[in-house]
Amino acid sequence: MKRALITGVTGQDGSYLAEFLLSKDYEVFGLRRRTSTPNYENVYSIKDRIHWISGDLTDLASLIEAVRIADPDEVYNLGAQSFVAASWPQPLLTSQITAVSVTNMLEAVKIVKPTARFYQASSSEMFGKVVETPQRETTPFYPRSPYGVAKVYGHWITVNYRESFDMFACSGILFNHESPRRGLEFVTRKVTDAVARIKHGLQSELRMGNLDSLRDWGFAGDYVKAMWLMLQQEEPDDYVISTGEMHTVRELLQVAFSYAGLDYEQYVVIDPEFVRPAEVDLLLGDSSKAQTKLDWKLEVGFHELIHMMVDEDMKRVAAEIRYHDAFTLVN
Ligand code: NDP
Ligand code: GDR
Repeated sequence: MKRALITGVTGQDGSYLAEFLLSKDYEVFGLRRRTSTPNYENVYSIKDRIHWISGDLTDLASLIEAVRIADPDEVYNLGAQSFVAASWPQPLLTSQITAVSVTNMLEAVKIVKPTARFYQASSSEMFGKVVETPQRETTPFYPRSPYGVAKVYGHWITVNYRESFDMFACSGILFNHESPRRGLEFVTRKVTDAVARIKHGLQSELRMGNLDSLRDWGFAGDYVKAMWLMLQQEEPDDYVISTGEMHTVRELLQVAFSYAGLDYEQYVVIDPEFVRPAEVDLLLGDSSKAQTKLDWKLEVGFHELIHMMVDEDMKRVAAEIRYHDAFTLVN
Protein backbone atom coordinates (compact mmCIF):
# COMPACT_ATOMS: atom_id res chain seq x y z
CA MET A 1 0.00 0.00 0.00
CA LYS A 2 1.51 3.33 -1.08
CA ARG A 3 1.50 6.25 1.33
CA ALA A 4 0.82 9.86 0.31
CA LEU A 5 1.02 13.09 2.28
CA ILE A 6 -1.15 15.93 1.00
CA THR A 7 -0.88 19.55 2.12
CA GLY A 8 -3.95 21.68 1.35
CA VAL A 9 -6.15 18.58 1.61
CA THR A 10 -9.17 20.58 2.85
CA GLY A 11 -9.09 22.72 -0.31
CA GLN A 12 -10.63 22.02 -3.69
CA ASP A 13 -7.76 20.05 -5.27
CA GLY A 14 -6.69 18.34 -2.06
CA SER A 15 -10.13 16.83 -1.59
CA TYR A 16 -10.35 15.49 -5.16
CA LEU A 17 -6.78 14.17 -4.97
CA ALA A 18 -7.44 12.44 -1.64
CA GLU A 19 -10.51 10.72 -3.12
CA PHE A 20 -8.54 9.68 -6.19
CA LEU A 21 -5.63 8.27 -4.16
CA LEU A 22 -8.01 6.43 -1.81
CA SER A 23 -9.65 4.87 -4.87
CA LYS A 24 -6.16 3.62 -5.79
CA ASP A 25 -5.75 2.10 -2.32
CA TYR A 26 -3.26 4.65 -1.04
CA GLU A 27 -2.95 5.37 2.63
CA VAL A 28 -3.61 9.11 2.70
CA PHE A 29 -2.18 11.51 5.27
CA GLY A 30 -3.54 15.04 5.30
CA LEU A 31 -1.87 18.07 6.82
CA ARG A 32 -4.40 20.40 8.39
CA ARG A 33 -3.78 23.69 10.09
CA ARG A 34 -5.60 24.64 13.23
CA THR A 35 -8.80 26.57 12.58
CA SER A 36 -11.17 27.91 15.21
CA THR A 37 -14.06 26.03 13.60
CA PRO A 38 -13.83 22.73 11.70
CA ASN A 39 -13.26 23.03 7.98
CA TYR A 40 -14.07 19.61 6.53
CA GLU A 41 -16.76 20.50 4.02
CA ASN A 42 -14.80 19.33 0.96
CA VAL A 43 -13.58 16.11 2.57
CA TYR A 44 -16.66 15.31 4.59
CA SER A 45 -17.36 11.96 2.91
CA ILE A 46 -13.76 10.72 3.33
CA LYS A 47 -12.83 12.47 6.57
CA ASP A 48 -12.55 9.20 8.52
CA ARG A 49 -10.36 7.58 5.87
CA ILE A 50 -7.67 10.26 6.06
CA HIS A 51 -4.93 10.18 8.70
CA TRP A 52 -4.94 13.76 9.97
CA ILE A 53 -1.72 15.47 10.96
CA SER A 54 -1.67 18.92 12.56
CA GLY A 55 0.75 21.39 11.06
CA ASP A 56 1.22 24.62 9.20
CA LEU A 57 3.24 25.25 6.06
CA THR A 58 4.97 28.19 7.70
CA ASP A 59 6.21 26.01 10.59
CA LEU A 60 9.13 23.79 9.50
CA ALA A 61 9.12 21.79 12.74
CA SER A 62 5.52 20.73 12.15
CA LEU A 63 6.33 19.69 8.58
CA ILE A 64 9.30 17.61 9.64
CA GLU A 65 7.05 15.86 12.13
CA ALA A 66 4.34 15.41 9.45
CA VAL A 67 6.78 13.73 7.05
CA ARG A 68 8.09 11.56 9.91
CA ILE A 69 4.56 10.40 10.82
CA ALA A 70 3.38 9.88 7.23
CA ASP A 71 6.61 8.26 5.99
CA PRO A 72 5.29 9.00 2.48
CA ASP A 73 6.14 7.56 -0.90
CA GLU A 74 4.59 10.67 -2.46
CA VAL A 75 4.13 14.22 -1.18
CA TYR A 76 1.64 16.58 -2.86
CA ASN A 77 2.26 20.19 -1.84
CA LEU A 78 -1.08 21.85 -2.63
CA GLY A 79 -1.37 24.18 0.38
CA ALA A 80 -1.19 27.89 -0.44
CA GLN A 81 -2.79 31.28 -0.05
CA SER A 82 -4.38 30.66 -3.42
CA PHE A 83 -6.63 33.66 -4.03
CA VAL A 84 -4.86 36.07 -6.41
CA ALA A 85 -6.93 39.11 -5.38
CA ALA A 86 -5.99 38.63 -1.71
CA SER A 87 -2.30 38.71 -2.55
CA TRP A 88 -2.21 42.49 -3.02
CA PRO A 89 -3.62 43.36 0.42
CA GLN A 90 -1.65 40.47 2.01
CA PRO A 91 1.62 40.26 0.05
CA LEU A 92 3.84 39.14 2.92
CA LEU A 93 1.50 36.42 4.12
CA THR A 94 1.20 35.25 0.53
CA SER A 95 4.99 35.14 0.18
CA GLN A 96 5.37 33.21 3.41
CA ILE A 97 2.72 30.58 2.63
CA THR A 98 2.84 30.36 -1.14
CA ALA A 99 6.58 30.93 -1.74
CA VAL A 100 8.90 30.32 1.24
CA SER A 101 6.81 27.45 2.60
CA VAL A 102 7.62 25.43 -0.51
CA THR A 103 11.21 25.42 0.73
CA ASN A 104 9.95 24.39 4.16
CA MET A 105 8.18 21.43 2.62
CA LEU A 106 11.14 20.48 0.42
CA GLU A 107 13.48 20.73 3.42
CA ALA A 108 11.20 18.53 5.52
CA VAL A 109 11.22 15.90 2.76
CA LYS A 110 14.98 16.23 2.20
CA ILE A 111 15.71 15.82 5.91
CA VAL A 112 13.29 13.00 6.73
CA LYS A 113 12.49 11.10 3.52
CA PRO A 114 14.56 12.32 0.56
CA THR A 115 13.43 9.41 -1.62
CA ALA A 116 9.79 10.52 -1.46
CA ARG A 117 8.42 11.88 -4.74
CA PHE A 118 7.35 15.50 -4.52
CA TYR A 119 4.65 17.40 -6.43
CA GLN A 120 4.55 21.21 -6.37
CA ALA A 121 1.33 23.03 -7.30
CA SER A 122 2.63 25.60 -9.74
CA SER A 123 0.30 27.88 -11.65
CA SER A 124 -0.43 29.49 -15.00
CA GLU A 125 -0.41 32.78 -13.04
CA MET A 126 3.39 32.54 -13.39
CA PHE A 127 2.97 33.37 -17.10
CA GLY A 128 1.05 36.55 -16.27
CA LYS A 129 1.59 39.11 -18.97
CA VAL A 130 1.28 37.62 -22.43
CA VAL A 131 4.70 36.77 -23.83
CA GLU A 132 3.68 33.79 -25.97
CA THR A 133 0.32 32.19 -26.82
CA PRO A 134 -0.45 29.41 -26.09
CA GLN A 135 1.72 29.07 -23.01
CA ARG A 136 3.82 25.93 -22.65
CA GLU A 137 6.58 24.60 -20.36
CA THR A 138 9.21 26.74 -22.12
CA THR A 139 7.28 30.05 -22.09
CA PRO A 140 9.07 32.67 -19.95
CA PHE A 141 7.36 33.81 -16.75
CA TYR A 142 6.12 37.37 -16.18
CA PRO A 143 3.90 37.26 -13.07
CA ARG A 144 1.42 40.08 -12.48
CA SER A 145 0.48 39.65 -8.81
CA PRO A 146 2.24 38.94 -5.51
CA TYR A 147 0.63 35.50 -5.78
CA GLY A 148 2.13 34.94 -9.23
CA VAL A 149 5.54 36.08 -8.00
CA ALA A 150 5.30 33.69 -5.03
CA LYS A 151 4.41 30.80 -7.35
CA VAL A 152 7.45 31.54 -9.53
CA TYR A 153 9.63 31.19 -6.42
CA GLY A 154 7.89 27.90 -5.50
CA HIS A 155 8.39 26.62 -9.03
CA TRP A 156 12.10 27.41 -9.25
CA ILE A 157 12.95 26.18 -5.76
CA THR A 158 11.33 22.85 -6.72
CA VAL A 159 13.41 22.68 -9.89
CA ASN A 160 16.46 23.67 -7.85
CA TYR A 161 16.00 20.90 -5.26
CA ARG A 162 15.59 18.41 -8.10
CA GLU A 163 18.83 19.55 -9.69
CA SER A 164 20.80 20.14 -6.45
CA PHE A 165 19.80 17.14 -4.37
CA ASP A 166 18.66 14.69 -7.02
CA MET A 167 15.16 14.67 -5.53
CA PHE A 168 12.21 13.37 -7.54
CA ALA A 169 10.48 16.76 -7.58
CA CYS A 170 7.91 17.73 -10.21
CA SER A 171 6.09 20.94 -10.84
CA GLY A 172 2.64 20.92 -12.42
CA ILE A 173 1.87 24.22 -14.13
CA LEU A 174 -1.89 24.00 -13.87
CA PHE A 175 -4.27 26.42 -15.55
CA ASN A 176 -7.50 27.44 -13.82
CA HIS A 177 -9.54 24.45 -12.75
CA GLU A 178 -12.90 24.59 -11.07
CA SER A 179 -15.61 22.44 -9.51
CA PRO A 180 -18.57 22.63 -7.15
CA ARG A 181 -15.91 22.67 -4.37
CA ARG A 182 -14.25 25.84 -5.64
CA GLY A 183 -13.97 28.61 -3.02
CA LEU A 184 -16.87 31.07 -3.26
CA GLU A 185 -14.66 34.08 -4.06
CA PHE A 186 -13.22 32.63 -7.30
CA VAL A 187 -15.03 33.88 -10.36
CA THR A 188 -16.67 30.65 -11.60
CA ARG A 189 -18.10 29.74 -8.22
CA LYS A 190 -19.04 33.34 -7.45
CA VAL A 191 -21.10 33.30 -10.65
CA THR A 192 -22.72 29.86 -10.23
CA ASP A 193 -23.55 30.59 -6.59
CA ALA A 194 -25.10 33.92 -7.63
CA VAL A 195 -27.16 32.22 -10.34
CA ALA A 196 -28.58 29.83 -7.73
CA ARG A 197 -29.27 32.60 -5.23
CA ILE A 198 -30.90 34.84 -7.83
CA LYS A 199 -33.03 31.96 -9.09
CA HIS A 200 -34.21 31.32 -5.52
CA GLY A 201 -34.93 34.99 -4.86
CA LEU A 202 -32.11 35.45 -2.33
CA GLN A 203 -29.97 37.86 -4.38
CA SER A 204 -30.85 40.61 -6.85
CA GLU A 205 -27.53 41.65 -8.38
CA LEU A 206 -24.00 40.37 -8.93
CA ARG A 207 -21.06 42.76 -8.54
CA MET A 208 -18.13 41.86 -10.79
CA GLY A 209 -14.74 43.12 -11.97
CA ASN A 210 -13.13 42.72 -15.41
CA LEU A 211 -15.41 40.78 -17.75
CA ASP A 212 -12.95 40.76 -20.64
CA SER A 213 -10.21 38.59 -19.17
CA LEU A 214 -9.74 35.23 -20.84
CA ARG A 215 -9.16 32.02 -18.95
CA ASP A 216 -8.51 28.39 -19.80
CA TRP A 217 -10.92 26.67 -17.38
CA GLY A 218 -10.90 22.92 -16.74
CA PHE A 219 -12.39 20.53 -14.17
CA ALA A 220 -10.42 19.94 -10.96
CA GLY A 221 -11.29 16.22 -10.94
CA ASP A 222 -9.45 15.80 -14.25
CA TYR A 223 -6.45 17.84 -13.13
CA VAL A 224 -5.62 15.93 -9.93
CA LYS A 225 -5.12 12.80 -12.06
CA ALA A 226 -2.34 14.65 -13.89
CA MET A 227 -0.62 15.37 -10.55
CA TRP A 228 -0.55 11.68 -9.76
CA LEU A 229 0.60 10.73 -13.27
CA MET A 230 3.59 13.09 -12.95
CA LEU A 231 4.81 11.18 -9.91
CA GLN A 232 4.47 7.77 -11.64
CA GLN A 233 7.00 8.56 -14.40
CA GLU A 234 10.58 7.29 -14.55
CA GLU A 235 12.03 10.80 -14.43
CA PRO A 236 10.81 13.94 -12.65
CA ASP A 237 9.75 16.78 -14.94
CA ASP A 238 7.44 19.80 -15.23
CA TYR A 239 4.17 19.78 -17.18
CA VAL A 240 1.52 22.26 -18.30
CA ILE A 241 -2.03 21.06 -17.61
CA SER A 242 -4.79 22.91 -19.45
CA THR A 243 -7.73 22.49 -21.81
CA GLY A 244 -6.32 24.50 -24.72
CA GLU A 245 -9.58 26.46 -24.93
CA MET A 246 -10.26 29.89 -23.51
CA HIS A 247 -13.36 31.89 -22.66
CA THR A 248 -14.02 35.39 -21.36
CA VAL A 249 -15.58 36.03 -17.96
CA ARG A 250 -18.51 37.51 -19.93
CA GLU A 251 -18.97 34.18 -21.70
CA LEU A 252 -18.88 32.37 -18.36
CA LEU A 253 -21.70 34.66 -17.17
CA GLN A 254 -23.68 33.99 -20.31
CA VAL A 255 -23.33 30.21 -20.05
CA ALA A 256 -24.17 30.06 -16.32
CA PHE A 257 -27.13 32.47 -16.35
CA SER A 258 -28.71 31.17 -19.54
CA TYR A 259 -28.52 27.59 -18.23
CA ALA A 260 -30.86 28.75 -15.44
CA GLY A 261 -33.07 30.67 -17.88
CA LEU A 262 -31.71 34.08 -16.79
CA ASP A 263 -30.20 37.04 -18.67
CA TYR A 264 -26.93 38.03 -16.94
CA GLU A 265 -27.13 41.59 -18.25
CA GLN A 266 -30.10 42.25 -15.98
CA TYR A 267 -28.13 41.39 -12.85
CA VAL A 268 -24.43 42.15 -13.34
CA VAL A 269 -23.03 45.42 -12.02
CA ILE A 270 -19.39 46.38 -12.58
CA ASP A 271 -17.77 47.27 -9.28
CA PRO A 272 -14.22 48.73 -9.20
CA GLU A 273 -13.65 46.82 -5.94
CA PHE A 274 -13.28 43.64 -8.00
CA VAL A 275 -10.96 45.10 -10.63
CA ARG A 276 -7.34 44.10 -9.92
CA PRO A 277 -4.34 46.47 -9.72
CA ALA A 278 -2.70 44.45 -12.51
CA GLU A 279 -4.57 41.92 -14.60
CA VAL A 280 -3.60 38.74 -16.40
CA ASP A 281 -5.50 39.36 -19.63
CA LEU A 282 -5.21 36.00 -21.31
CA LEU A 283 -4.30 32.46 -20.31
CA LEU A 284 -4.32 29.64 -22.81
CA GLY A 285 -2.29 26.50 -22.17
CA ASP A 286 -0.70 23.96 -24.47
CA SER A 287 -0.76 20.64 -22.61
CA SER A 288 0.48 18.49 -25.48
CA LYS A 289 3.54 17.36 -23.48
CA ALA A 290 1.29 16.00 -20.70
CA GLN A 291 -1.05 14.38 -23.20
CA THR A 292 1.82 12.65 -24.98
CA LYS A 293 4.13 11.72 -22.10
CA LEU A 294 1.62 11.18 -19.29
CA ASP A 295 -1.23 10.00 -21.50
CA TRP A 296 -3.33 12.52 -19.59
CA LYS A 297 -6.84 13.09 -20.91
CA LEU A 298 -9.42 15.77 -20.34
CA GLU A 299 -12.89 14.45 -19.61
CA VAL A 300 -15.07 17.45 -18.71
CA GLY A 301 -15.49 20.40 -21.10
CA PHE A 302 -16.27 24.05 -20.28
CA HIS A 303 -20.06 23.99 -20.69
CA GLU A 304 -20.43 20.70 -18.83
CA LEU A 305 -18.29 22.09 -16.01
CA ILE A 306 -20.31 25.27 -15.59
CA HIS A 307 -23.60 23.39 -15.81
CA MET A 308 -22.37 20.94 -13.16
CA MET A 309 -21.48 23.85 -10.88
CA VAL A 310 -24.85 25.59 -11.40
CA ASP A 311 -26.68 22.31 -10.70
CA GLU A 312 -24.76 21.74 -7.46
CA ASP A 313 -25.25 25.32 -6.26
CA MET A 314 -28.97 25.11 -7.05
CA LYS A 315 -29.22 21.99 -4.89
CA ARG A 316 -27.19 23.49 -2.07
CA VAL A 317 -29.12 26.78 -1.97
CA ALA A 318 -32.46 24.91 -2.06
CA ALA A 319 -31.27 22.73 0.85
CA GLU A 320 -30.19 25.82 2.80
CA ILE A 321 -33.64 27.34 2.31
CA ARG A 322 -35.33 24.13 3.47
CA TYR A 323 -33.06 23.99 6.51
CA HIS A 324 -33.73 27.64 7.31
CA ASP A 325 -37.50 27.16 6.93
CA ALA A 326 -37.49 24.10 9.17
CA PHE A 327 -35.44 25.93 11.76
CA THR A 328 -37.81 28.93 11.63
CA LEU A 329 -40.80 26.62 12.17
CA VAL A 330 -39.17 24.87 15.12
CA ASN A 331 -38.30 28.15 16.77
P1 NDP B 1 -7.68 26.12 -2.12
O1 NDP B 1 -7.61 27.56 -1.79
O2 NDP B 1 -9.01 25.50 -2.33
O3 NDP B 1 -6.93 25.28 -0.99
C1 NDP B 1 -5.78 25.75 -0.37
C2 NDP B 1 -5.41 24.82 0.75
O4 NDP B 1 -4.21 25.28 1.38
C3 NDP B 1 -6.45 24.70 1.86
O5 NDP B 1 -6.55 23.36 2.28
C4 NDP B 1 -5.85 25.55 2.97
O6 NDP B 1 -6.27 25.20 4.27
C5 NDP B 1 -4.38 25.23 2.78
N1 NDP B 1 -3.50 26.18 3.45
C6 NDP B 1 -3.46 27.51 3.28
N2 NDP B 1 -2.53 28.06 4.08
C7 NDP B 1 -1.97 27.05 4.77
C8 NDP B 1 -0.96 26.98 5.76
N3 NDP B 1 -0.33 28.06 6.20
N4 NDP B 1 -0.62 25.77 6.27
C9 NDP B 1 -1.27 24.65 5.84
N5 NDP B 1 -2.23 24.65 4.89
C10 NDP B 1 -2.59 25.84 4.37
O7 NDP B 1 -6.77 25.91 -3.42
P2 NDP B 1 -6.95 24.89 -4.64
O8 NDP B 1 -7.31 23.57 -4.13
O9 NDP B 1 -7.76 25.53 -5.71
O10 NDP B 1 -5.46 24.86 -5.22
C11 NDP B 1 -4.49 23.93 -4.73
C12 NDP B 1 -3.11 24.43 -5.06
O11 NDP B 1 -2.98 24.56 -6.47
C13 NDP B 1 -2.76 25.81 -4.50
O12 NDP B 1 -1.38 25.80 -4.20
C14 NDP B 1 -3.04 26.76 -5.64
O13 NDP B 1 -2.28 27.93 -5.51
C15 NDP B 1 -2.60 25.90 -6.81
N6 NDP B 1 -3.24 26.17 -8.07
C16 NDP B 1 -4.60 26.17 -8.17
C17 NDP B 1 -5.20 26.34 -9.39
C18 NDP B 1 -6.69 26.34 -9.53
O14 NDP B 1 -7.19 26.79 -10.59
N7 NDP B 1 -7.45 25.84 -8.54
C19 NDP B 1 -4.41 26.52 -10.62
C20 NDP B 1 -2.98 26.46 -10.39
C21 NDP B 1 -2.43 26.29 -9.17
P3 NDP B 1 -7.62 25.80 4.93
O15 NDP B 1 -8.72 24.94 4.42
O16 NDP B 1 -7.34 25.66 6.36
O17 NDP B 1 -7.73 27.22 4.47
P1 GDR C 1 -7.46 33.58 -11.01
O1 GDR C 1 -8.96 33.16 -10.64
O2 GDR C 1 -7.12 34.92 -10.52
O3 GDR C 1 -7.30 33.32 -12.48
O4 GDR C 1 -6.62 32.54 -10.15
P2 GDR C 1 -10.25 34.01 -10.32
O5 GDR C 1 -11.39 33.08 -10.52
O6 GDR C 1 -10.17 34.71 -9.01
O7 GDR C 1 -10.26 35.15 -11.46
C1 GDR C 1 -10.36 34.83 -12.85
C2 GDR C 1 -10.56 36.09 -13.66
O8 GDR C 1 -11.87 36.62 -13.40
C3 GDR C 1 -11.76 38.03 -13.27
N1 GDR C 1 -12.89 38.56 -12.49
C4 GDR C 1 -13.17 38.23 -11.22
N2 GDR C 1 -12.55 37.39 -10.37
C5 GDR C 1 -13.08 37.25 -9.13
N3 GDR C 1 -12.51 36.39 -8.27
N4 GDR C 1 -14.19 37.97 -8.72
C6 GDR C 1 -14.82 38.85 -9.55
O9 GDR C 1 -15.80 39.47 -9.18
C7 GDR C 1 -14.29 38.98 -10.87
N5 GDR C 1 -14.66 39.73 -11.94
C8 GDR C 1 -13.80 39.46 -12.91
C9 GDR C 1 -10.41 38.23 -12.59
O10 GDR C 1 -10.00 39.59 -12.72
C10 GDR C 1 -9.57 37.23 -13.36
O11 GDR C 1 -9.14 37.78 -14.57
C11 GDR C 1 -6.99 31.17 -10.05
C12 GDR C 1 -6.58 30.67 -8.66
O12 GDR C 1 -7.10 29.40 -8.47
C13 GDR C 1 -5.07 30.61 -8.52
O13 GDR C 1 -4.74 29.99 -7.28
C14 GDR C 1 -4.52 29.79 -9.68
O14 GDR C 1 -3.12 29.73 -9.59
C15 GDR C 1 -4.95 30.40 -11.00
O15 GDR C 1 -6.36 30.41 -11.06
C16 GDR C 1 -4.45 29.61 -12.19
